[in-house]
Amino acid sequence: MPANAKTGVASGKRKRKCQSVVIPEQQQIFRGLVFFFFPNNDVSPLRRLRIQRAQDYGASWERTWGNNVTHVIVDKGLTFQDVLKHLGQETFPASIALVNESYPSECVKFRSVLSAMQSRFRVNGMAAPKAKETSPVDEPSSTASLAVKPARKEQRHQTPSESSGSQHAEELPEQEIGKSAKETEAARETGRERDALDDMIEEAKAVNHLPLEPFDSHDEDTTAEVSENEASDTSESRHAEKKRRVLDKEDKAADAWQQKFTCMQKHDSKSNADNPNNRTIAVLQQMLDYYSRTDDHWRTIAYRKAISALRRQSKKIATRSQALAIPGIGQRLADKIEEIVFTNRLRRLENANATPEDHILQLFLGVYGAGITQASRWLAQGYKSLEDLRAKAPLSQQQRVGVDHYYDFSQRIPRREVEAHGTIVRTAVQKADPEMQVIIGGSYRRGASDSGDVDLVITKPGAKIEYIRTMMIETVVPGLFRQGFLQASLANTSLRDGSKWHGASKLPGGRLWRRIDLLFVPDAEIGAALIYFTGNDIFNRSMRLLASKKGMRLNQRGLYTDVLRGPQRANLGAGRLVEGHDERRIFEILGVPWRPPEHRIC
Ligand code: DCT
Ligand code: MG
Repeated sequence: MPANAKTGVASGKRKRKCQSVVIPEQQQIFRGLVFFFFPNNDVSPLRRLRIQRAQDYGASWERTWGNNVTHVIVDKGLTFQDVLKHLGQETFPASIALVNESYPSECVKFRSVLSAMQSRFRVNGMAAPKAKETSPVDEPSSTASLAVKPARKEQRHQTPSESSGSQHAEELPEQEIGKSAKETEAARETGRERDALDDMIEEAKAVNHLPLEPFDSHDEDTTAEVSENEASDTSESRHAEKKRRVLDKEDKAADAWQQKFTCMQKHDSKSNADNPNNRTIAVLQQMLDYYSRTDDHWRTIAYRKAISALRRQSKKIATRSQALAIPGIGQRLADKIEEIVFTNRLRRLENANATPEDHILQLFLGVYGAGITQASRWLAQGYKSLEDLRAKAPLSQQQRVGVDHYYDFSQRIPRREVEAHGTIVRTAVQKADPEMQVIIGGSYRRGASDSGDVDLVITKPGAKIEYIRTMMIETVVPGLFRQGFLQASLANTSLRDGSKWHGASKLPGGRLWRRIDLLFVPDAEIGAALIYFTGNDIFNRSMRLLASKKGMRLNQRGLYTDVLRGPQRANLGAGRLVEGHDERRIFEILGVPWRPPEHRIC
């Protein structure tokens, strides 16, 4: 609860008023929504509190039943039949969300208008919704594909793989991608069951601005990913103090467990491409990128929410009032949506990028390894261009590479080129040891037609990490430097366990330097590593949330059980490894159907 609570006014003994709190407008997730409670009075102290909180968060409380109601919130003791009887209706209007009393507080918890279709919000006596039964308010967030990285790392054009796989016959991903295309079709035709992971994905999106939880700081990925130099700069560490909050949230989310219910959830590229609001989303996305680069926390959330809500619409949203009718879109954003549709642009975007400082800040934010702190520092020190940085600023080796190859690193890498980098590394790796394997992960494995970098997983059946690391660091990497493929080594000093190598590579005869990451994975951990390194980050977070709900723990090394947790989910014991090797088995143990990589675009 925010600290700035207004003093509640007690009015008489019988009916004390609940304290009203002032919630900043940006956080008023229910703005524009009209709630009808059932029973629709505030006689019960608990309901009174619920109504007050909903109003604090922007909802209006409608006293009489009418068309303007967007949500009906039903007390847990009452049934769907009670509601119909009271309203004198045979059926309940499809355009109104009908939810139980836990809905508003869960939305507040996740700072997002959650899908009313989640089974945990279902009113007693109400049948599970059928596949394809969707309405503007309860349509699942199937098509939402938010940018997973704050800056630079925009996801684009994710399409199922076109490659034949002949070149990489040994690669798991190629085979899976071919198979999964069929699976997608099958799912589309049959309308696959929405599963617990879908619910987790939705909740992970709601807290998407917060860092992926590093389960064990000593062995985990997110902290190890950045150099000391940049550690203070990343969005991960910027939000470190908020980590506690998200852990708490995830715990609560995990408690509020959900049953299965039927609906169609797609997380693939096609579903994203068909959206009639794509143009609006693209413009809003630019605003979102701008605000996340400048660390504007609340605006970032508001834009994410609006984009996510727009993606769920099957019709084009053109006017302010159409936009306002959508949960998750407040008045200001509704105005912007109208402006985008009518002018095909957003003045605010131009303004946001207008000041010279903004331009410079954005330029500096594009330097590999520089976050908002470093970029702002350069700005404050008076540097105005890359040329200034190059000539005058004291730069670390990594920053210098970032400045010198600024243009290169900002270019997307076509799928074919990602494959070519993979092939060169694979050839070198297998020259050193023919049994070693190279799997292309990241957005490539999710089927993207272009990628921000080349993510390679290096492993070998039966091998331990020490063997793989030694082979790579002592033999393969130096060899790849000698042959002129690797150009620079970046940010590898902080890798305490030495399981990752970051650098830059260039194809023979090529011009552009590309960012390349090598992840060294022992055979025992390959399944968990593939899940992690395939992403996307929302998907990873969802899987972890799911594991945590089941009393387990998932990280890039494996799925663990018997995890002891203290307050704030501190790990008291590492737990027992149940599966690390088999990617599919991890899904099985978590009790969710297999999701091929290109269905992990969340
Ligand atoms: N990852 C994650 N959480 C993060 C960052 C990354 O779980 N905060 C995982 C998921 C993807 C994988 O690591 C590789 O990361 P990137 O290369 O940064 O992302 P990508 O999905 O491959 O996208 P891009 O095309 O931009 O490289
Ligand atoms: Mg990548």
